[in-house]
Amino acid sequence: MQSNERREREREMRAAGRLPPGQSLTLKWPVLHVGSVPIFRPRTWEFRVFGLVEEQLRLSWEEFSSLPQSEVFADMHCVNGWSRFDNHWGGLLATELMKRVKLRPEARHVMVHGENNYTANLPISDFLRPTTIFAMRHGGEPLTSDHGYPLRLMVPNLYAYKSAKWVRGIELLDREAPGLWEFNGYHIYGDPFKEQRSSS
Ligand SMILES: Nc1nc2c(c(=O)[nH]1)N[C@H]1C(S)=C(S)[C@@H](COP(=O)(O)O)O[C@H]1N2
Ligand SMILES: [Mo]
Repeated sequence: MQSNERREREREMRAAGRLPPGQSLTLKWPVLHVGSVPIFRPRTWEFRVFGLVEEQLRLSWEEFSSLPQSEVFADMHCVNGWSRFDNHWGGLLATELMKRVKLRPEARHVMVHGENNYTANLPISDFLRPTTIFAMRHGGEPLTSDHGYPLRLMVPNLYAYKSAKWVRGIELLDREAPGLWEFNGYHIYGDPFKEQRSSS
């Protein structure tokens, strides 16, 4: 039953041009990460915007979570081959965060930092798309710890290794530099519709 429904939805998404090449649709939500799930400590948690900004920004959990909230409906594509459609995210838009800092003119790239030294790189132009969101909620509920509670980034237009779970900050750079997966062979940009899976 589930598998008929899955195939049906997959056909629909392919016809709509929303299923990238080499991907298959999942109705479930796989959990995928390296290392263990970090413990959230709200009193010491801090979010930093640093690197090529005129002035560093540091936000406590209380401050971060009281910033203006928005919603994004978007698809999610994992480089390992699954796509999950129509995710409903709630949180802080990247554009809203960036209203609170002044970029230095040389800033071109963003290095996203998550707990346990997870990093991912993307151009500022992708980071600043209106669909990039620091999500605290999925489907109207707080994220589960497996999926990044209390906060994850979601960059729907790139493969999901850019969408750091347990995100703690961003660093502005003047150049493209590999994050964890990019360093380990995944494509530096990672456009699912161009099937940019690996760097070779
Ligand atoms: N901190 C952290 N974030 C991460 C990862 C990770 O290993 N650590 N894996 C990425 C990859 S490859 C994918 S596909 C998605 C998976 O998100 P999910 O577990 O919520 O489905 O998280 C991304 N964010
Ligand atoms: Mo992934």
